[in-house]
Amino acid sequence: VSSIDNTFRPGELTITAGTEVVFTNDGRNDHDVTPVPSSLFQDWGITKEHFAPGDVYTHVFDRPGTYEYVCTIHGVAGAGMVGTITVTG
Ligand SMILES: [Cu+2]
Repeated sequence: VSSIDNTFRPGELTITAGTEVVFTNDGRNDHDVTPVPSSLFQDWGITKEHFAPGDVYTHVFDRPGTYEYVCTIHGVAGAGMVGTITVTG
C-alpha cells in the first residue's frame, strides 16, 4: 500500500490470511497508519515518527476480518486519508 500526499493506494485491498502487506511512504509528508478506534483489530499500525517519507512498514495479517485504518494527520475514520484491508480465510 503506497502512502502518497494524501491518499492510500490502493484504498481497498483484499488478501488471504497470512499475507504480508507492505506500506510505503512515497509522499513528501509524514503519514501514519492507525487502526480506526472502532476497529476489531488494534495491534498493528505505525506512527508518524517511524513512517517518514521513504520509510516502510510491513505487517502480516493472520486473522480474517476487516481492517479499517486512517492517517490521523490527513483523515478521520471514514473520510480523508483512509483505507480498508479485507482479510479472507
Ligand atoms: Cu497522511
